[in-house]
Amino acid sequence: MKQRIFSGVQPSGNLHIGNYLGAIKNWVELQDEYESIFCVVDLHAITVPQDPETLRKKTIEIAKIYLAAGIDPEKSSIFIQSHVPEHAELAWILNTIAKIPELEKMTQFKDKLQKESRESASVGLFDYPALMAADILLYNTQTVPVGEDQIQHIELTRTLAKRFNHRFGDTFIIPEPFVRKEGMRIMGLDDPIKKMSKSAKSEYNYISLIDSEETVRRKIKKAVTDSGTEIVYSDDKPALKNLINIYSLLSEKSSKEIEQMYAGKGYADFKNDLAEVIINFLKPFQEKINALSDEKVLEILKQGAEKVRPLAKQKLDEVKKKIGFVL
Ligand code: AQP
Repeated sequence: MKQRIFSGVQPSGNLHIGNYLGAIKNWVELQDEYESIFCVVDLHAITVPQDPETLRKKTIEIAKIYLAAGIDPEKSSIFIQSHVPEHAELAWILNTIAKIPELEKMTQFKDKLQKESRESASVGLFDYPALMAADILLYNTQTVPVGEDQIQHIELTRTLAKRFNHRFGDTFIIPEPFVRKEGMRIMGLDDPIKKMSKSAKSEYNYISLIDSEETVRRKIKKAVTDSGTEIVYSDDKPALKNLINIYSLLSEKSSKEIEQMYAGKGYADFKNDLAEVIINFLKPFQEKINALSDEKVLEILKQGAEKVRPLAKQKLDEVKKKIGFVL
């Protein structure tokens, strides 16, 4: 029996190379080894305000990105979170066992509060980790491949699963995070101390997977660098380290090789080449995205939901019975 993995991405903006390198690239590699379920988490996306038309467009676009990256719907289930209502139902039940201080501690919530005021933040944003726990626990997921920023949420998922099992008897499998060291945290191009983020205020924070060649060149040219002129991979130079990481992950060259290639050269040469490496990666990717029709993708997503829904229903019924609901 193959172990099961579950993961997802929010259709909350333009997917960036951090989402690809930290998450989607790993999913593609894992789908042969694991029974894989990948979701477009639209219920998560609405925890911050979304324009309805853009949300619809981005939901389909994210699914196209999954497919263009190499997720194979014959091997993996791909679906939209809101097409399986059991996610929201289980999240509500988990809300009743999660504790307010546990959610208040979440770094992502605290980071997002810095982007908008506490007064305007939604209860849904606060509750995001309970919904994420429901996503994972509904499918008896053993492994959750994510970027480093999500580890704290998976720890909370484990805590909630253990608490539920303790109160009501064995119900949930306790999932493990799966984080690859490479790509686990791609930093913002305009601020290498914070992770690259699709909801960043400035588009100069990220390279989107649908950026044009001209946009990539402009963004890389503007990316912040550290003092000095040498191309060295060092913790003292976080901006350069991040750019070298991106170069390395997209070109399969090690950071040492990259240092050697640019010995005696300056930032301009390095940045010009980095832009070309990114463009060479994005071009075939974007061609595949453009070749997929919305109708075809929606059909794949609906089939995916049909395939996973019985699993979700079975688990939710088990939970309902355990807590005393009349079925
Ligand atoms: N900068 C990053 N480096 C590596 N991995 C990353 N991930 C996100 N940012 C980076 C991983 O991408 C997956 C999907 O993320 P998400 O869309 O569910 O939400 P997020 O983690 O909150 O990503 P963003 O880009 O920062 O989105 P917004 O700004 O909308 O919140 C996850 O596995 C994540 O670890």
